[in-house]
Order: sequence, then structure tokens, then C-alpha cells
Amino acid sequence: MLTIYSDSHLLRDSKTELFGGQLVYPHERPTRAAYILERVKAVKLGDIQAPRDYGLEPVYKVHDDGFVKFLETAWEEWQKTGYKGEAIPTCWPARRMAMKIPDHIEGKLGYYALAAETSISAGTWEASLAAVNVALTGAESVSAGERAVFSLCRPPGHHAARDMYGGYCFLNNAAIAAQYFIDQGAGRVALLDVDFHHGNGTQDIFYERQDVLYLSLHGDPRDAFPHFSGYADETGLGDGEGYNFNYPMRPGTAYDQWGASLQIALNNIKQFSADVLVVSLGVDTFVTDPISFFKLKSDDYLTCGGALAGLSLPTLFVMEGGYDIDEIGLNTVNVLQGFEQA
Ligand code: 6XA
Ligand code: ZN
Repeated sequence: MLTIYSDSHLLRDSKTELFGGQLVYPHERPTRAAYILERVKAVKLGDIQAPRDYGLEPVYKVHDDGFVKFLETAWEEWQKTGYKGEAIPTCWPARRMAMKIPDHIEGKLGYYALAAETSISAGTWEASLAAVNVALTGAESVSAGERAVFSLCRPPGHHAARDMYGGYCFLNNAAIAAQYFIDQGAGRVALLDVDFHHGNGTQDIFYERQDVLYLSLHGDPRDAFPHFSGYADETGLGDGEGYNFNYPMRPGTAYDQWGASLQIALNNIKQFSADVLVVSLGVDTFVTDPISFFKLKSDDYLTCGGALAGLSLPTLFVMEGGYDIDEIGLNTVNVLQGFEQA
């Protein structure tokens, strides 16, 4: 399997994550991608290619103009204030307040952030845009006839909505890739999200559409981030009604139950008769993940990859989360090898 990778992810190296009331070194850190790449090489998964540059047009197809411009200039604006730390939002347009975009960067951060753990730092914009190019290059290779491609994106993307960032995500790599497939003539794209967290951003982007089916297996939002999205009764709106499937699961869920939900999701993808599959691939479902509560084992990722291959669809894997860094390479590449060996 071909892997798309760029060193530009190293530009995203924030020093602060607001976690448990402390500022800690972020779980979403550069060594994640380094360890995955190391495993890709160790098992000789296939060629590793650098991304091409697609510019901003594909980004604007999925994200709001003002949001993109905000991300592009946020770090510069923040620095001009003279604040010493990284850019962290501290106030929001909460219930019954004005939904206006303020001029001051503090206000803009609150307007565009969906959570406070994700600091904006030097290089964040450049790395986020590079991750989009990694996803798009993978999508172009799949469009050109590759059976499956792995886009080793970092930072991740599935929490990034049309006009919101957070949950370690800025631009929605998988959604931008799905839109690219549509623009290349795919009639129906299935976007399956197997990261531990609900991809509220991807759901938001395609919620009123029936050309992109979104399905997500995740920690029940009653217990897990993003808490305010990912319930089973969120089924789509308008034209999109019936084209959004959430499978929330409780703390302690192991592969017996997780795999059963996966089978239901795969059956829904079959019924949809998708032309192409995009997988938002997170391995924070792993038993020892430091921020999650499922109990998947390393071998389960091989089984999962095999099940995905059963759809017999051209497939783009887009990297999302996973924070047990010692095992992230093994677990991620197990999905890809399970897929290839099926
Ligand atoms: C913030 C948790 C962010 C989760 C990020 C993630 N307390 N998303 O892995 O898939
Ligand atoms: Zn996650």
C-alpha cells in the first residue's frame, strides 16, 4: 500500500494542552507520525511519496472563508498582543449571547474554537495545510486507480467543522478528501470514522447531504469528548436525513462489541452502494490509550482491516488520533496490513 507523508507535520509542535486543569505537553505530538512512519518502513508496507500542493481551493469547498482566514493569521495576531504563551480561547458565545465575530483575537478564538485544549502555536497553519495536501494526494492516487492509499496526516482533522477547530484538529483532512472524490465524479462517498472520538466536524460538514454518508464508531458522548455531538439520534437533516450514523459505545467496550457495531456500519455502507471509501483512522480505541476508554488489542486492528477490505471499495485511509505512542505504529499499520492481507 502506498503511503503519503510529509515532514511538514513537524511544524505543528505546540507546547501546551489544557488537560485536567494543567498545561501539559500535548498528547497530539510529532513523534506520533514518526513512529507510524517507522512501522510503515519496517514492514515494507509500500512506497512512501511526498504530497503535491493543491492550494486553498479544496479547503474553501469544505470550510468557511472567515474561519480559514482566521486560522491563517491567528498566531500572528495573537503574538501582536504581547501575550507570552500559546493561543488558548478563554470565552465563548454561550447560550443567549451575541453570535458576532469580534475584532480582538481573544474574541475570535472563542468564536471559532469548539474546545480549549488545542493551543494555536507557530507553524500550526502551515502544518495543517500540509496535512490537507497529504490527504488530497492520497485521494488523487485512489482516483487514479490505486486500490488503497494511506495518508499519514498530522495534525488530525475530524473534529474540524465548517467553521470550528478543536480536539487537536484545524482543517478536516478526511472531509476535504471526500469532497475531492465527489468533485472528481464519484457519485457516493462513504466516510467511516473508527477513531475513538466522534468526528463532530465531519458530521457537521456533510449533515445535510446525501452524497457523503458519514458513519462513526466512538465513545458515548455522555462519557467522552466532544460531549455535545455523536448521539445515536443524530441521523442527518433535510436531504441528509438517513445519511448519518452514530454508534456510541460505553466505557470498557472491547472488540466483541466494537466489531459488531463495525459490521452494522459496513452493512449500511453496502446498502448505500458507495463508489469509494474514506476511513478516518484513529487508534485511540487501544486498551492502553491514555485519554480513551475502549479495550481494543493490537490483533483486533488486523481483524478490523480485514473487515474493511470486505467492502471491495477503493479506499483512502486518513490518519486521525491515537496516543499510546509506543504502540501507535503497530496498531495503525495492523489495520493497513489486515486490509491488504484479506
Ligand atoms: C480533549 C480530547 C481531544 C480528543 C482528540 C482526538 N480533551 N480526537 O483524539 O479524535
Ligand atoms: Zn480521537
